Order: sequence, then structure tokens, then C-alpha cells
Amino acid sequence: MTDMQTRQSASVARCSSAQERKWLSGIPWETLLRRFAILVPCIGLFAACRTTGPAGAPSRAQLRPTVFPGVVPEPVSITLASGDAFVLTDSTSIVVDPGNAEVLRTAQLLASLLRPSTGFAVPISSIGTSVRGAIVLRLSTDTALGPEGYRLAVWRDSVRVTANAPAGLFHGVQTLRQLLPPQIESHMALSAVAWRVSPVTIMDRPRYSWRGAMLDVARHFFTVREVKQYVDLLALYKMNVLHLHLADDQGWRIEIKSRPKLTAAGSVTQVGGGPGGYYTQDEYAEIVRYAQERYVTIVPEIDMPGHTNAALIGYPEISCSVRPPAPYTGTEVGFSTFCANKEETYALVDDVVREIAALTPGRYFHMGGDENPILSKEDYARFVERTQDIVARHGKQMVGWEEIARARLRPTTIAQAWATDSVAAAAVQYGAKVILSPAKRTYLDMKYNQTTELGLTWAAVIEVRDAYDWDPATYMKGVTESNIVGVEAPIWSETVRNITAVQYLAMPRLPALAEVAWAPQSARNWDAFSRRLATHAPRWNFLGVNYYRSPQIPW
Ligand code: IFG
Repeated sequence: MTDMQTRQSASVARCSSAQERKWLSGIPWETLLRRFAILVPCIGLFAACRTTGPAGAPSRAQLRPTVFPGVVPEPVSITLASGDAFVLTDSTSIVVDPGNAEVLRTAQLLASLLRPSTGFAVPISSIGTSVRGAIVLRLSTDTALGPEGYRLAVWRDSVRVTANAPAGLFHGVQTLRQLLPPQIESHMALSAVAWRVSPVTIMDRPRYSWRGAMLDVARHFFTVREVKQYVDLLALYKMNVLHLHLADDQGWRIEIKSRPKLTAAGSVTQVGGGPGGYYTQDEYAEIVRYAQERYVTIVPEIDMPGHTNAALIGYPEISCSVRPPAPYTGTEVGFSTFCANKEETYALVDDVVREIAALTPGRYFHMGGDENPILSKEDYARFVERTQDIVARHGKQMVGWEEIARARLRPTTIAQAWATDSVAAAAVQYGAKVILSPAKRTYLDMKYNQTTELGLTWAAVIEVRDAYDWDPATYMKGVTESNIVGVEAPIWSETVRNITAVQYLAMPRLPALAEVAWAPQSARNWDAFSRRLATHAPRWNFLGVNYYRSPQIPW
């Protein structure tokens, strides 16, 4: 057997102390056997835990398993090995192929993580120079990994991340980040930290290609800086879609040059009466750029035909709402709609889709489609189908909330399940795919429990385990794994008005859903996840991320 033990032959070291047994207790054997090769030979473990104090039980710190990484999402394959750790020092460099601008960008992002906390220079040098003591990021054809997967090998004298594509290298770097001590996230240099990574090899790739979060910037407006902070969280957990809910009854949040009254009249307030706001097209482009560098695709949503009160303040001639459009600061839904039988309506839709599509490199445009009790079934279907044609004409694939499945869909269209476990299934008949956002599991604007100050309860109260313990492939009748493009966690902002409040509701349920979307179902285990997640709290503290200390997690 090589010194790299394969996970199949894992066996727990016999000399583990009560501390070790405590840490390992509760994690089912099959998880340990499948997920971690804990083949630290007794003598090795005893040596690693060698006591410096009086003979007898080693200290808690010495025994704390430094080789059991708290990687979230759980990788497909992770093999721990004995041997010396890789240690970041002032001679550590990052080695890349300078010819690939994307890979160089990822190297720069890694360097900007490592430099502040370690105080090391961490130079970036070209492939071909010595790799001793280096972190090597390299593209290599490896079809087993797909477009987002990676391999990560940590040895005493080097770290190597390889992938088919730059996105995979970026994801491998996030795993390396999580294998480093949480102090690595510090924005100020810390001394007396062992910047060590235990020897490990990982092969990893995502289960779903759509691993998303949605931020409602319409009920309450969030600044560009706050949106970037949310993108940072998604990137840490390998999520790759940020769906921005840019318009609703309470606010229109993006400049449309050919329709200036959308922002002039529609952006001036928000829930509760605050000042509202909107993104200029340059600001929206900056959000897109920032997200793209972190392999997060921005999916813009203009909710139509319902949830359109803010748009109709400026353009009341296409209103078929049940009340005259006016600035609205409440939280009711279902009282506004575009008319479906006026050509002026589709002229406005075309202007909006054209301008936003031109600013959006991602393939998708989300047209909303939810909660419209006003239009007849026929008129609603007509609106969805004409909008679907407009979106296609501007080069995008349409996404819509599950109700759009009541219209005839293109096979490229995606229905987003949220309220029921059946409506979106109708999309499958057209060959359309489904995103799973079941409100009872993924709506992060739901309270954790009845005492949570922020959030709503109409769908459920959702503790961390509720967000984690489900299988998308078996969740909906008539929707199987092959129909599913992915999972998305919306956070609606009726009750949250700044990013700190968003983080409180999002963390730690967002990493739970990131694991639902990334890890193989066979690798999912609540006990193991909860222990891995607990090790992330110090990381969030260094990052200044607000979070809910759920009693379900062994912090
Ligand atoms: N449902 C509405 C949202 C928001 C939400 C709050 C969808 C698709 C309730 N529509 O979810 O606008 O009000 O939890």
C-alpha cells in the first residue's frame, strides 16, 4: 500500500483518544469509510499528538484532528495521507501559465487572499520555474472533471491544482482556501500561525451546473458593494449563479435608457418607505464583471406580467392592474399586471429585454411570471409565449417561476419550482429543464424558527438541517435528475434592508444548499456536514460575515 491510503481501506486509528472518538462519534462508519481515509497509523497519530506536557493524555489542541478538513461542499473524492504538511512560507509562490488571462486572474485572487494574513510576498511566476514550495495552477485535459471540476494534490513541497477549464481551477482554489487555517481570511498579518495544509488528494466536480442564490434588490435596494459581498460568499462555496430580482411592485432597480421613467418614477422608494435606488447600466456592468471573475453568472430578472406596479407608475398606459399604479411601500402581492393584449406592452418588454441582454454575458434572462391572479389563463399564456420569443430574439434563454409551465415553452426555457411540488413538472413535457427552489427548503427569507426576528413564515420555518436534508432528484413528482439543471436559494427582501441582515438569514443555510447543489447524493450526510460546517465559524468571523449560530451545529 502506498503511503497515500485510498479511502476504501480506511480504518480508524486504534489509539485515538476519547477526544478523537468524540469528534468521530456520530459520523456513520460508512461515511468515514467512503469519505476519509483516516489511515494515520497509530504510531504516526501518537507521534502527531505527542504530548509536550507530563506523560498522559495529550492536550485537546494537540489531538484536535488537524487532518480532517472542513471542506464545504464535500468533494467527490478526498484522500488524506500521512507525511509532512505543506507549509506556506515567505518563499511560497504561485506558478501559472501567464498566457491564460483567466488563470492569471485566479492566481491574483489567491495571492490577494494569502498576502494580507501571512504577510508573505507570494509572487506569481510562470510555469517552468521551480515548483518547490509553490502552488501550481495548471489547465490540463481531464474529461472526468467536466467544465467546473478540479484535482487538488497537497504534498510537503508543493500544491497542485489542475482542471479542464479556468472555472475548475477557481473552485480548486476555494477548496485549498478552506484547507488552510481560518486565519488565512484575516485582512491583517497574523504571526505565530502555522500556515499548514495536511497532505491530501482531491478529485471533485459538481452534481448540478446551476448552483444559485437569488437576491431581491427590489423590495429593499442593495448597493453595488453589498451585492459584491454576497458574490464573495457564493464564490467561497462554489455557487455559480446570482439571480438578481431587479423589479417588483415596490421598485424598478436598473436603468433602461429607452424607458427613463422606469427608474425616474419607479425607483424612488422601497418597502417601508426608504429612498430606494437603482443601478445605472455602468453599475450593473460592474456587478457582472465582479461576479464573472469569481465564476458567478448574473441572471437578471424583470418580474412580469405581475409584480409590475413600479414599472407602471411611469407607463400607466399598459396597466391592467386592479388599482392605479403609484409608489407602493407595503408587502402585498398580486394587485398589478401588464396588459397582455396591447402592442405597447410588448414594445416596452422588448426595450427592457434588449438593453439588459446587451449588458449580460450570461445566457439567461429571467422574466418572472409569478403570482398573477388578474390575467385570464389565455392572456397569461400569451404574454409568456410572446416574452419567450422576445428573449430568444435578444439571444438569451428564458427562465421563469413555475407558473410559466402553464404556457407552451421552448425546450431551452427553464422553469423555477418554488410554491408547489407539481406545477413546474409540466415544463418537462416541452423538454424544458427545472431549477429547484422549493420554498419549504430553499427560501432563505423564511425564519430559522418561530423566535427569529427577521424573515417570514408563510412557507415554513427552516432550520439548517431542513435546508440540507433533501434530495432534489426525488423531491418533485414528475421531475427526475435528468430534468433538473440545479438548485437555487432565493432571499426575498421584504424583511431585510442591508447585507448584514441578508447574511444572518443566509448563513449557515447557504453553504448547506451549496452542498445540496454540488455534492453527490451518496456523499451527503447531516452529521458529517454539521461537523465540517462548525469549523467555518472562525472563518466567517475573520471575514466579518454575520451568521446565525444554529443549535443544530456543534460550533
Ligand atoms: N412569493 C413571491 C415573492 C416574495 C416571496 C416572499 C415568489 C416567486 C413570496 N414570489 O416567491 O415575490 O414575496 O417569501
